Order: sequence, then C-alpha cells, then structure tokens
Amino acid sequence: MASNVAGAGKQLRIIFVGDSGVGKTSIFKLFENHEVFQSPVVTINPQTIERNIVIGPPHETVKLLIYDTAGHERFRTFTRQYYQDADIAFLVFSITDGPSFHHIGEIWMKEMATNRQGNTEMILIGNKSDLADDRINPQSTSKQFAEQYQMRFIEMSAIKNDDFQKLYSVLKEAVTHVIKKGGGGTKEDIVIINDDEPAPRDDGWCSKC
Ligand SMILES: Nc1nc2c(ncn2[C@@H]2O[C@H](COP(=O)(O)OP(=O)(O)OP(=O)(O)O)[C@@H](O)[C@H]2O)c(=O)[nH]1
Ligand SMILES: [Mg+2]
Repeated sequence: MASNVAGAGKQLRIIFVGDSGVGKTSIFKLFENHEVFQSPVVTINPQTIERNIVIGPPHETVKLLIYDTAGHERFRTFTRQYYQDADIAFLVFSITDGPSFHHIGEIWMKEMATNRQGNTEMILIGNKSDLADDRINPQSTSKQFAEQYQMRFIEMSAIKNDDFQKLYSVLKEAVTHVIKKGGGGTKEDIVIINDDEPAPRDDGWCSKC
C-alpha cells in the first residue's frame, strides 16, 4: 500500500531532560510499563528502552529509542551526548518547583541548541499536576512559553494512571510530525548509546566482543 507517512523502518531517538527531581524517571517508567504500545519492551539498559509506536493511517510502525537522563548538574557533561541525535525531547519541569520551569529556557533549551546538530521537536511537560495545592508555575504561563517556542505542552502526573494517554497522544503527534518532515534515522544509522558496553579500542579490541 502506498504510504503518505513513510515511517516504516524508521527509528527516532527521544530524550527526557529537565532539573533533578521533576519526575523524568517516573515518566520514563510509564513508557516502560504501559501496554498501549502493543509491543514488547526492550530494555537496553536502565536508562534506555526501545518501544514501537504505530502512526498513520496508513498504519506504520516506528521504533522509538527512549533515553532517560539525569538532571543534576554534575551529570551535565555526560548528558550532552544524548542531545546530538535527539529527534524529540521531553522538557520536563514540576508545577510545584519555580526554578525548574525557568531552567527550561535558561538551561535545557540552551544545552539542546548548543549540542544538537539539526532540529529537535520539543514537548514541554509540567509534571506533578496531582499536587495542585502546591502549584507555583501557573498553567497559563507555561502554555504561553510553549506557544512562543512552538512546542506542544501538557500538564500531567506521573502517578496518575489516566494521564498516560495525554502523554501518548502528544508523543504520537510529534512522531508523526517528525516522520512527515523526513526526520528520524533508519535502524542502520542509529548507534545505541549503551553505557554498559565498553567502546572498542582504536585497534578494534573489545573486551565483550
Ligand atoms: N506527587 C508526585 N510525585 C512525583 C511525580 N513524578 C515524580 N514524583 C516524585 O518525585 C521524585 C523525583 O522523581 P524522579 O522521577 O526520580 O525525578 P527525576 O527528574 O528523574 O530526577 P533526576 O534523576 O535526579 O534528574 C520521586 O520521589 C517521585 O516519586 C508526580 O507526578 N507527582
Ligand atoms: Mg531520574
């Protein structure tokens, strides 16, 4: 069947970035555990999983390599390697943590701009929406910020099961958009960043090969 999406055989890299404690790992784990993908989860290492998402119609399966990263400053140099080929970035802040919102523009978008070669589709997530009584960042301000930078935006709670559908929908839209623009790599051009695997030495020797 002719395709007008052209996602078949494609792989996209997706990363989570944001301050320490905003809930990146908690959201990442939802991807790991959720059955909505109807595909087995492949755990590459504790910070990286592979899942398939079906976009369309016509229905096409796109492979997603999803990376969790650490928000603490001491890991920032290490995290930079993940930005380079990221097709989609979840920029996560907590609605209860003022600086975590300001750091999206002041730190995380700057880090992405400096370290990414091409375009990265950005999705802004205001997490911990279950803690509405402790809200510091107004939804209207976050929405306006997202509009200014043409990002998709959702508020969600990583501990509320129902919110996963919102996250899934916004991701599916972004994946479709990236694929329609001709983005993403094929299985062959993507090298998995795997911290557990020692890199082969220059002479080709590798302890696990
Ligand atoms: N109430 C509430 N707590 C949350 C939510 N998401 C995460 N948490 C809690 O917030 C704390 C930090 O969550 P993590 O997912 O470890 O945060 P992180 O962004 O991965 O932090 P780093 O790995 O240090 O960068 C944990 O105690 C979580 O249980 C949420 O939506 N609501
Ligand atoms: Mg984490």
